[in-house]
Amino acid sequence: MKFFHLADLHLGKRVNGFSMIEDQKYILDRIIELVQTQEPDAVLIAGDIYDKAIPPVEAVNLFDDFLYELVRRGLQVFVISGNHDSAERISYGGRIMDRSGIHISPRISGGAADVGEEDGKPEGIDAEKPAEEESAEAEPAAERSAVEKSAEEESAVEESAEEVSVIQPFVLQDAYGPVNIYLFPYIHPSVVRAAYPDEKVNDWTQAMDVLIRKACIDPEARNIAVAHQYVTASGVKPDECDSELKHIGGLDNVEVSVFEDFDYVALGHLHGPQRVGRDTVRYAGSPLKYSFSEENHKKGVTVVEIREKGCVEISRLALTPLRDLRTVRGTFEELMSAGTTASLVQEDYYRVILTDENDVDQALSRLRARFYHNLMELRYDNTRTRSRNVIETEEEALEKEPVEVLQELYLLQNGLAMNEFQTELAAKLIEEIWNTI
Ligand SMILES: [Mn+2]
Repeated sequence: MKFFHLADLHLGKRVNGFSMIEDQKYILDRIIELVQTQEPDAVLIAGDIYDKAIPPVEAVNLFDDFLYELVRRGLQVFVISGNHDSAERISYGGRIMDRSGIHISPRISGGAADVGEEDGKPEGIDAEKPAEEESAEAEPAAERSAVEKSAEEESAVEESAEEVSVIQPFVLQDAYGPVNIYLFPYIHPSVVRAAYPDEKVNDWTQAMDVLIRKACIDPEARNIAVAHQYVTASGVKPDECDSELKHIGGLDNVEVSVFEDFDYVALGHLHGPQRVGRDTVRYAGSPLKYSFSEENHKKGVTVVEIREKGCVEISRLALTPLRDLRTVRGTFEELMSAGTTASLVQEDYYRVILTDENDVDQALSRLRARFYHNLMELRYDNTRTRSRNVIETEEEALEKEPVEVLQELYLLQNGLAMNEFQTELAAKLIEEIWNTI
């Protein structure tokens, strides 16, 4: 069985004020072309479908078109919500779409982050539902199929988004038998804690571990997980970039070992394609470059072929964007003539670094008018900017971890750095505050 693994589409995203919608439409069209030539059976989309919880209309339309193009070619599509998405909005209509081959991660019931006061329910009201939990567990996983659903389930279509306390697999069949696909929505430990008050959930690894254990995975079967978390192997820091949400001092990492019963783990969250610990646990990466720190990324589609148990083959298909993202550096004079001489593409998105010792009058508009129409960022690198303690722009501060900003403030006010204990305490408090939002 052949899968396309995608993640972090961030539809509707703006980069340095530039709308990416045209670039996103272009890249999704390229993916559809790859679907036509490569003929995968299914597509796994590992979260961050949209850039915001309430995405703009054109982003919703774009995703709608993309799903339609996949489904009309007979593909099964598996979608989970990421940290940028609203789990409820993503799972809207999920049970109805199930029949068309679009399978969406459910909400974990009892979650404080998902239920909240908006619903008028106190925290964790759905947590104690042993009856429901038992009946869900009593149902043999392998008998639930993406295509064959029981009559009871068919009639159980309600108005609200699906909410479960146990993740059930979707089952696809091929010559080797069933492949179980587990869709984990992006989870915060508070959600799992509320769903399972009796379980020990002190960190993100334990939260994911509880969800996986509750799913009672058969290690002898072929299993695929789709998840959107900050997964690390033995605490090693993965490749990160500026368009991802910053992590709170690594407190939110999920240790890769919790996924040991899965033959392939399709991850979303980090925007650079990479493996985590083993070849078969992977971030697909975003299909487009969303920051200048991704200039050298090779964006593409991860292709996963699963044959008999234990036989998984992975390859990458490159994606060429409508406009690339690149940095050019030199004096104003050099760059004004570079467009005509160098191998630069006029429509690309540029970051220009000027090395002139003096500010050039109206450099931005003159560069844009001359060649760099999509100039996103202009900065100087000269004696002045290198020596002066330049006050940070809001944008630069936003790129830092909150605890880093606090560390800098502390240093400025007290003339000495925060010690390890203080830093750890601050990181924990920030994490707690974020939990309650
Ligand atoms: Mn993302």
